[in-house]
Amino acid sequence: MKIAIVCYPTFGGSGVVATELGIALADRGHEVHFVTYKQPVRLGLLGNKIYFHEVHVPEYPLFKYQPYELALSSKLVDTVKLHNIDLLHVHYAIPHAYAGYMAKKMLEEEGIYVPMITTLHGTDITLVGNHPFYKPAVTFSINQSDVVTSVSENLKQRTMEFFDIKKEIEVVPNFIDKSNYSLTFTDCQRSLMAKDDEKIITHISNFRKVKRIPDVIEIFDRIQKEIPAKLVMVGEGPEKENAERLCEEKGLVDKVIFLGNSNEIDRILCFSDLFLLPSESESFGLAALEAMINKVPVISSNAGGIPEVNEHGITGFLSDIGDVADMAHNALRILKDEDTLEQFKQNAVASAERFDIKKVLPLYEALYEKAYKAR
Ligand code: GMT
Repeated sequence: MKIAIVCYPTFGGSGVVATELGIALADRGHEVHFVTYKQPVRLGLLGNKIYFHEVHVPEYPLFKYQPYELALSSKLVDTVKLHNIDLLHVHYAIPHAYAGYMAKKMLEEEGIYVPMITTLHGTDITLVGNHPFYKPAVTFSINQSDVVTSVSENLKQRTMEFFDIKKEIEVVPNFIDKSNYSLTFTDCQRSLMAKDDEKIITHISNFRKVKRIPDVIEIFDRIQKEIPAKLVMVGEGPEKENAERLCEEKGLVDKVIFLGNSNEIDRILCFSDLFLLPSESESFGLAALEAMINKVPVISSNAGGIPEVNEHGITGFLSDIGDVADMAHNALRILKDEDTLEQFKQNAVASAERFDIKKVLPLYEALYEKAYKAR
């Protein structure tokens, strides 16, 4: 099939999932066209069967806000016509499903029917889309999609609660391509980060409020009071400065390393002993899954879809949101004993196999077929 994928090209989970999906679809022989404002960060070299079409929004001084949806829907119309696209797969409802719907309607005027799959990722439903300001547009574009998928059962339930949804929502979980992860690095640079006797705790996110960064630091503070440890913080975002300040106040500057954004998180996870994800809200928790495939147990909150990924007492532990004492206690249960740590590491990687791309990709392909046949 010829598939146009619309996504955010940044470090956010939805963009990562959309990019990895496109790459995997191309490997399976589909032709994939990414349509977005910048080449997605994980896309790397464009290769056989993968194309990127940049949405350019001309700056016009008359407009206070430049109309991205308009530019995107026009670009979609052009791309569909020029490359004979069979279907649109839009990731993140706002504004992609809305722009996709407009493109569909414009194409229909010319006798071209292209089905649209919308994948809901979380914040488009739980934080942004739920705002009364966006709600009618989000409800409309979900209901107008030919197929709607959500990345977890929890997100499906929340979407049904928050919006007046008339469409069936199919749960297609996020996935991981094990073949992309080299689990044995010959150059795993643990010694650059920590001394031999120190445990390495890692957190990866976009440092937004919803990630509860102060909890990450508080949990680590409690851990390092009991055992030698370092904290590696990966990512960029609005809460990063506060986090650095908090580390200074707590006297942790020498023990916390801020690495910024990284395209090679497996090179960081390869030396990590534990991953922290105490989020306020999380539709899935792709970062936890990426940790698990790299043999890193997870200490997390029980928010949203995280319990569908992190198995309590098996791949790590779940605690109530904000219960940093319990999270620190659980972290120490894993870290204090080498045999326990090794068992959790093995469990983490085994459990991550549930989300292997080989199992998940056919689910998307079946939905594409269904939507294409019904057009
Ligand atoms: O979590 C973020 O801050 C980024 C956000 C996004 O929209 O890219 O991630 C959401 O989608 C990911 C991929 O499906 C999920 O793994 C994340 O759990 C979800 N984030 C939230 O629900 C807060």
